[in-house]
Amino acid sequence: MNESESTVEAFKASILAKLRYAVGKDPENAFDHDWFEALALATRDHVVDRWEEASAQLARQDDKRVYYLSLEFLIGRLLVDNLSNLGLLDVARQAMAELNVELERIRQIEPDAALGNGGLGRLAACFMESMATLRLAAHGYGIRYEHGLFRQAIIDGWQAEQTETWLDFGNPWEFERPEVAYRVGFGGGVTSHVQEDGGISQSWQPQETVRAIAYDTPVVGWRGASVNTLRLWRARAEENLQLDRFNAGDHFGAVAGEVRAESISRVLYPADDTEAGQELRLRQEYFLVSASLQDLLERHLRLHGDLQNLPQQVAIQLNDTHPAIAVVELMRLLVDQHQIQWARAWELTVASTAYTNHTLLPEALESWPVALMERLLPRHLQIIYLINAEHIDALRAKDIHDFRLLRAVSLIDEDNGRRVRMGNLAFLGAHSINGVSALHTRLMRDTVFRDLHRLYPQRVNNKTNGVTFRRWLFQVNPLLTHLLVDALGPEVLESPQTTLEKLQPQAEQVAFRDEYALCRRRNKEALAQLVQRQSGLLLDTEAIFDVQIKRIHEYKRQLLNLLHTVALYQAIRNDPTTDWVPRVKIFAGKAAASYRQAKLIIKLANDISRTINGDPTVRGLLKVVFIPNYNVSLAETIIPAADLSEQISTAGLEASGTSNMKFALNGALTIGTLDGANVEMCERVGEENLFIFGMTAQQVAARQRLGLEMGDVVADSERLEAALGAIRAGVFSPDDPARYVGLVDALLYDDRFMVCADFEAYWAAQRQVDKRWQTPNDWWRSAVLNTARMGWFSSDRTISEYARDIWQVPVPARDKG
Ligand code: 26V
Repeated sequence: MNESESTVEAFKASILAKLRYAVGKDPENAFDHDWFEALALATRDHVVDRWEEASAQLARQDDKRVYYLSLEFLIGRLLVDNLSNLGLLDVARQAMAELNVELERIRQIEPDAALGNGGLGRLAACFMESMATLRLAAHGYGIRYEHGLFRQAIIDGWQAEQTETWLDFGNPWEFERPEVAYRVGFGGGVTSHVQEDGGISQSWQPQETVRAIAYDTPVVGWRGASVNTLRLWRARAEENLQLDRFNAGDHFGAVAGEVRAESISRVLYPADDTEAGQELRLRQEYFLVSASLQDLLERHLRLHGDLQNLPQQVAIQLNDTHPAIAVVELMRLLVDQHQIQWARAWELTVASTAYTNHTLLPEALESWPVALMERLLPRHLQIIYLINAEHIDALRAKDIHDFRLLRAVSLIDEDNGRRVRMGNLAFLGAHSINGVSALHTRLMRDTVFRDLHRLYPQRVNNKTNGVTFRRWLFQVNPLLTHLLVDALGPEVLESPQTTLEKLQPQAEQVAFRDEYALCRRRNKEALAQLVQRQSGLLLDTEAIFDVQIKRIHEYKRQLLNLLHTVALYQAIRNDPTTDWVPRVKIFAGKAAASYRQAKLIIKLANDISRTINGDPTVRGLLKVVFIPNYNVSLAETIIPAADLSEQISTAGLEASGTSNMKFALNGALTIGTLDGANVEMCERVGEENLFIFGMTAQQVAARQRLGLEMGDVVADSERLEAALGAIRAGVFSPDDPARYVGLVDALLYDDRFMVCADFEAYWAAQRQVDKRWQTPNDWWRSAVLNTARMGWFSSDRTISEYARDIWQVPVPARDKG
């Protein structure tokens, strides 16, 4: 038996042992789920071995620790991720095959860990993987939501939200750590004490305390380079059952406290449009922050014994303002619990903390009513007032008295019923504030943080997002990966960031382009099969697969794409004999449960899809599909099958985008605006290899100043007028002809997102797409060049920049081989 045969034998034996002793089944009566569990547990043993080595090594090296605090980690599945990063994927596939079980089927059993909404949460997951790959001493902290992002059903064309239950069959990747538990307080009051030295100290007596219990998930770096920990907190009541009430017959009242406490980790991002929902959200944020800071301070004190060197040993990264209360909690812990004097505590806090901003949209900037903060976190509100007073005093001391400026940079918004501005709090409490693309960072300096940036010009910096190539190239596109290894050697697996560019000459080789196109063809067939299984619809894999998958948001402009779809439909019907380029329009995405307009856009997509797919005049030329329940796993099938990637947000509004990078890496050509990271992709990939259209951020701002009425624009475009007219008249909604009147009128009279204003440019760009498709040599040359030139967008590069510029931690040299 050679080495690989014996590895397969050993793995097989391990799977069988797990099946028997952990799952309690034998192969004859094992269900797919039993096989999944056995395989996951066998895999996990290898993970744990590396985890132990890695933890011991980190302890020896005594490196500065990085703490990534995030309310969201959008992980997806872990089986193939772990197997692939451990180099055991082929072994596992072979072992399962010899047990007569197909890995491809079993891997689908795993539910997605959907502990995030979209880009921000997925970025956190990519960062965790890159930090393990780069062997940084990094810890992720989040919440172990019992229910992640809702499952989307499409019922009669409308989105319906269903509870997601990822933990129903248990979670083989997590380790409960009941011994790692902290108390988190809420409510109550604050009392002052005179100390021996005459100073006054404050102490908070919470009215209610909840326990945070740790659940650890190992995060495996490439080739097991390192294994870090993602620690998720679960909320438990101090007392699960009030026995006296239960015995007195009050069976519900006896568990009320338990229900209240445990609702904190019940569900991701509860609707924040009700007061109760708002309060629960703030409780979640504080719960995460308090447990995590207590945990990291305890580790720091255990390792270093002294808090004075905190910034030398600890870097805390805040993923958006969601965990921004950390600034205040750290101050409270240092001052109230560890008796560090205020000014020193502030130095330590600012030097340890950094903040990433992920959106400029005013409606998405967090602020909390002062009254709510006072009721839930009275000591924290005091500290916020103190920070604010010192901040404003410092400005006055610098002879800054401009009333407008002082109001703008204050932590308290006095105009909207007194609210705490979490963005300003995060800015003041952090030494680094970063944007997520060059354009977004420039706009941060010019808009939301204009005034604070002028006061602290060193703080704002850019870290353009990236994605992990292990998941978003190697795992999702094994065919292309195989081709890349053939062309570039195994080095491409170790350092894709620098190796991929060596692919450029191949873009000129017909034979290579053909093989590259063949990979795409196979991936399109896989997607077509999935769509056929789900909806019965047959997709023509010769057609352009034109894909827009992301959260449904007005600023992301799915409506612009739908208008193009309708205009194209009408053009084909008017002139069916022209040699139209066949297209399949693919949409997927979830709308926030309370976002009415976004949900109507989903209905419109489904209405348009039904009408067009049922019209024999356009058969073979145009199809439209809305794939339900978009999630990480669905993205993994769709992205490698895409020919055209739609990145068409209103310029200035998409902070970065990250699916844009995943598509381009897999060789889809981008049709997009000069927004977010598209700008940098354009610079690196070459403008001739994507389709850029529409107004720039500057032009959008100027156009918005002219007003949002689009009568002229529509009158100038027959195509647009006809498309809007058909939708408005009920052509796609004969069952309810008035369904879209409001939606169309909003575009005509109040077009905040410049859908009408960009329509003609978008149409023209789409015709350029058709032209390129009709010249396959040109199309596939561009596609290959996209893959070859996307190396820079690796999250390894992004994380290396965070490490160097923000965290000041060295990135250990990679030992290759
Ligand atoms: C949240 C909300 C909530 C209220 C309604 C409007 C609205 C609009 C946007 C958001 C998103 C908040 C943060 C977020 O997810 N940002 C995304 O972060 C990604 C990673 O940096 C980035 O690629 C996306 O462009 C950015 O939208």
